[in-house]
Amino acid sequence: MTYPFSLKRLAATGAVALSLGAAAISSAFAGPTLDAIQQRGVIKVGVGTSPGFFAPDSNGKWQGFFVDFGRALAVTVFNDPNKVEFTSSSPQQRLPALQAGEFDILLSGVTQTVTRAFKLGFHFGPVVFYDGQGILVKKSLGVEKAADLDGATIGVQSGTTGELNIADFFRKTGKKYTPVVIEDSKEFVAALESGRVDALTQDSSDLAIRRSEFKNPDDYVLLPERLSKEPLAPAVRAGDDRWLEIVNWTVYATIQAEEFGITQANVDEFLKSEDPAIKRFLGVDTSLGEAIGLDPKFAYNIIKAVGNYGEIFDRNIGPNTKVGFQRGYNELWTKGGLLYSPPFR
Ligand SMILES: N[C@@H](CCC(=O)N[C@@H](CS)C(=O)NCC(=O)O)C(=O)O
Repeated sequence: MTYPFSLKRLAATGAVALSLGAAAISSAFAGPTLDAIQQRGVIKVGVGTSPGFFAPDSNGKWQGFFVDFGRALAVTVFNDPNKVEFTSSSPQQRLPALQAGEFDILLSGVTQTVTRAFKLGFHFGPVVFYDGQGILVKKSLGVEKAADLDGATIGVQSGTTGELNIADFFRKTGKKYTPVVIEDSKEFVAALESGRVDALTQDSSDLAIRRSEFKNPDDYVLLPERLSKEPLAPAVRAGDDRWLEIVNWTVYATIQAEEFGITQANVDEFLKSEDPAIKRFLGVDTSLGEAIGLDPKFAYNIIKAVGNYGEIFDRNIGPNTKVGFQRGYNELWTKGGLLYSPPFR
């Protein structure tokens, strides 16, 4: 039986990478996207504009839940959370821009769908946020459920799954609505405040954030129904397995760390652990890194610089932030949620 490359060669390239010591990733394992990133010295990430998920702070430094996964990627590639450049792009423009090579990855609340995979040519990393589509209405409308919106004018963002799902919903229920299709997110949000539309529909997390930004949030209600499943995942161009795997295992590192109870604050303590699984994960045992062509300490570096999944969640969108989300489905599988890391071995 022949293998693409022999185990002996794998071990040899790993050893070379270690002896050079400089690059976080052995070039023998690079793909076109990683090559371009390493030449450029920075990862280009497409994001959105919802504070808590992605927004520049008062110093212009990007902050947010999705932003932190971009920083984690920069740690995997460069061992530097700042070697990443964030640019906001509308839902309509972001996938074509990714395809055209303007971004290396989208971390912008993109839903994984079969059309985007097969027809549009994108691959998705692990789901980082399980969401569902919601409807935000003015309280004064007196509406309690989506079905009450018969005849309503509803704002939708162009190019989103939400645009399609709301059409399905009204078709299914046999009721009528008038869609107002808006590309720009500021204009989209303003349409509800100004009364141009009766309701907005989008990922419910996005609507909850938008609501919290309104002058009078209490004048608006997020209806209880979720019209769809919106698994939000990192999107990359199809055809570059190596880059996809780097994205996959960067996200998994944050989840696995939380499963182990490893945090930014205690990760150095864990370096002393005698547990073989933790030794492998943190790169104390270097064999794993050598085998996969990543810095054996990439997971350690990520947790040290950015923290585990729970820390990323809590810091940006958790109960003690303005956004105030509960973990819900975005909780570890061991606590009733859907987050699960494949084994680091
Ligand atoms: N998940 C939907 C919607 C994507 C989407 O519009 N996401 C929000 C953030 S969760 C967004 O980007 N809003 C526009 C913006 O922030 O500029 C899709 O993939 O089509």
